[in-house]
Amino acid sequence: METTLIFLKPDAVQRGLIGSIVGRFEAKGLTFVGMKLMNVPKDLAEKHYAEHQGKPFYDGLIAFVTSSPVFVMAIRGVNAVAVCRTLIGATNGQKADPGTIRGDFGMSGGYNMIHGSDSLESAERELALWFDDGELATIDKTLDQWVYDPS
Ligand code: IDP
Repeated sequence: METTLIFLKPDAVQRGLIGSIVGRFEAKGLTFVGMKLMNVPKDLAEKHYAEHQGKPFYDGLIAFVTSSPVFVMAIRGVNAVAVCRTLIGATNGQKADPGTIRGDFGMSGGYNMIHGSDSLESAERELALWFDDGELATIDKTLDQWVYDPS
């Protein structure tokens, strides 16, 4: 089992897409262990996107994610990091495959609605940034026996 950090960016929240997007992760069989709507302090945005500092889009990206609330989730499942990235799709909505979240709902490379950790290491780092110790739920999901086969 892996846990990954997902957040819906201000464009998705403002466009009323929380339910549509969250429903995709839920229907896939993934488990939510953390969820919250929050305004993003600038220092959190800067820590989260530290690897992009200095790139041409960096200042705009920080301004964008701090401009209006985001909807943050910790999502658990087998191979959850890669599975969620597949559901999310390519960075630019104009190029993302149909059937992916970005491919179905977006038209932009910057306002691309959703973030998902890109590796297990990133997920661990980002979960520690966005959620406090003890904030994630412990859940025994009996339905998992119908999501994963026993092998
Ligand atoms: P990812 O979110 O698909 O993993 P990254 O390359 O890690 O993409 O970039 C982080 C975020 O920075 C993107 O989701 C997008 O919001 C923004 N971004 C990346 N490249 C561009 C760009 O060329 N123009 C504007 N914004 C960009």
